[in-house]
Amino acid sequence: MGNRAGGRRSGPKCVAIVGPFASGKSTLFEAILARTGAIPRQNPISSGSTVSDSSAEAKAHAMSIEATVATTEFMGDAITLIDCPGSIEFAFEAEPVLAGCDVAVVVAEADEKKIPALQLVMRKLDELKVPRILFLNKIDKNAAAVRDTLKLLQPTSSTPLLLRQIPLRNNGVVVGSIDLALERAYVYREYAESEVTEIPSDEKARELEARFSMLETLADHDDQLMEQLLEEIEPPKDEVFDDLAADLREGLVTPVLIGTAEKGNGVLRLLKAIRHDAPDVQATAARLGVKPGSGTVVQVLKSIHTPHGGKLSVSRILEGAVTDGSELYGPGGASAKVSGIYRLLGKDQAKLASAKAGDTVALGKLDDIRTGDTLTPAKAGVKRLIELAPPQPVFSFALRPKERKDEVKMSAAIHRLADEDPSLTLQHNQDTGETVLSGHGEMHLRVVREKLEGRNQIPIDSHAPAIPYRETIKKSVTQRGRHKKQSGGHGQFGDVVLEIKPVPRGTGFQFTETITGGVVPRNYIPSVESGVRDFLKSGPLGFPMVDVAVNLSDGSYHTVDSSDMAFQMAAKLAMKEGAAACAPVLLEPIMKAEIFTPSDATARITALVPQRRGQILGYDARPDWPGWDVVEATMPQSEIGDLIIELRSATAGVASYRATFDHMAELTGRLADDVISAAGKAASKAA
Ligand SMILES: Nc1nc2c(ncn2[C@@H]2O[C@H](COP(=O)(O)OP(=O)(O)OP(=O)(O)O)[C@@H](O)[C@H]2O)c(=O)[nH]1
Ligand SMILES: [Mg+2]
Repeated sequence: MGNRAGGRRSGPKCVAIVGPFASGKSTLFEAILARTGAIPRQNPISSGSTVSDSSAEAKAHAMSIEATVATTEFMGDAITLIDCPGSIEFAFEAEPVLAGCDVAVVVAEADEKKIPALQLVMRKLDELKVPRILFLNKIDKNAAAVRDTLKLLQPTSSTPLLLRQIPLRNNGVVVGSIDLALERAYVYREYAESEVTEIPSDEKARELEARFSMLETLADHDDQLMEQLLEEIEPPKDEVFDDLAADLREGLVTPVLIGTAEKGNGVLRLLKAIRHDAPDVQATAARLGVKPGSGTVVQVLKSIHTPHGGKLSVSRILEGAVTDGSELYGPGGASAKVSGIYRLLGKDQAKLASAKAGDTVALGKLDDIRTGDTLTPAKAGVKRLIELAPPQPVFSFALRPKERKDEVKMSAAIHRLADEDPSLTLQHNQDTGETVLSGHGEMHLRVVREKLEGRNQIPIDSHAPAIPYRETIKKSVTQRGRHKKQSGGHGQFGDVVLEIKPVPRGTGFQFTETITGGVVPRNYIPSVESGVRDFLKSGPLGFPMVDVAVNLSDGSYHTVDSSDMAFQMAAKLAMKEGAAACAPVLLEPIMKAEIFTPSDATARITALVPQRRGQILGYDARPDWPGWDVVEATMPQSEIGDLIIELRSATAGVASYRATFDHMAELTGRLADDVISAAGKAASKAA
């Protein structure tokens, strides 16, 4: 003991505050800033006048929608806090932040409904190998024994939840905490440092029991401590502290601290744990694969387009130093000159001349650098330390500015928003001619729209993206098409016989000819084919036609009046009359989806699928996801568009899905009539 990676480490720290929605992350963030003197007092979140995400959009929805960065100082060291949103729709915001931070503080509460959301957070930390401290918040409301709460939360964690403090109660009300490592009691005071007292005698037995259980967990990774426990020797406090620090850094345990962020209680113990026990920047750089002595390495955690000061790249200096004006290179040869280095406190910036390893600062005007990029001063060999891969979008809308003059402005604004939020995708759909924005939920996109209309002053029209319907035929017909015009001198003449027939689904279009005796001269056959193809762009129902075979079997020509144009016209005429007589039918795209849900909602999800004309293919336990299922289903694309809203509301916000195009299927009856008449109206409006 004592000789492990141990020892307590100071130096600048970068801390991500994460956790389920509304668990009190922003409240804790404010409480820490107030306690460390970065802000004069702790403002309640509901006041809206906080350092944490207080954008108009966040206020309107009473939730954080983006990560907020603030650097404060604690016991002479800089500590940067990054308050991340809890909603799954904004979860991707945390990913680049987590990659570059030393430790995550997971703010949780004793609420069964938020267990799956907590599980998602914990899995992400496991994936990125980020050490974590769990802050059990709202302890003022927690009537249950903390031990029972830990039993509830433990399944979300791959490492043991190691209780470091227990609540101190008076008549059932939590009035403070007992620190199990220090063996001291703290009586909470509102918005102030707790008062240290002796452990009350009637709490001593409870304290000893909890302390023993903490030591037992530590002994799992410390043989000497194990022996001491077996021989009932009291381990030295310093060695216990060393173990606590080493176990956190090595990711062997998840220490649990308790508190009431709203009243600033439990904040100081948390800060001390961060200062002493969290890994330092060297350890974090090593975790990310940075070789010691490799020169300056910078990781970009977040990009902000400020209204006046241009772009800011919130960055962690993992190794070396950055000075204002220096040139940095990103992956793929992107380069940029640092124009301004700032320490952030929410929206406030303080200018610095340089930043050193461990610091988290905003670098100005790195216009070609993106969130998640790794930067170095050497042009060659910049390697990304992390690959950001946003999950597949689950919600989309098509948008355009209400006024044409705003088109350029809108595209620039969306470009900035997508630069700030890499989980947003923008696509121009060739097929439907729409600009489609996709993201991670209805709220995610609603906020984008609000940002466009609010801060960018661009009124937007948005609607569900058009579904790429097709049509085909069910019967065969042989149809003649004759195009003949005699107007003045030169006439026009083309005459064809087309055999039109359906072919199996997915075949597309086939054109053949069985012309004998040159009744249609060779050089006009391609004209016939192009006439047919032109017609197929919009069949009798008004949609592109697929799975149709056309054979040119007969026809006639005129030596003077026949032309390329005339044969195209004749082919179109034949198709127009023929296709309508072939029993045309609408085809709709069907998607195959995997829906991921906590198991207790599986029944609700499987009931929901047929209501959306879907078909369950099967469901099973989600591999490697204890407590989750995956439901496989097919569903029409038109029904899957807003499926996520129902999925989320059935699962306290955590279900998700992944879908790919599967096949086209016939759509008949009223639904088909509605689609056809809507398309007809749209077409006549456009004409
Ligand atoms: N009782 C009690 N309520 C708290 C405590 N901390 C926060 N809250 C309340 O919990 C609610 C959510 O607080 P926030 O700090 O906005 O939570 P958040 O985790 O930042 O929420 P998102 O960022 O939207 O996920 C607010 O109404 C807070 O007043 C606490 O210690 N005790
Ligand atoms: Mg928040």
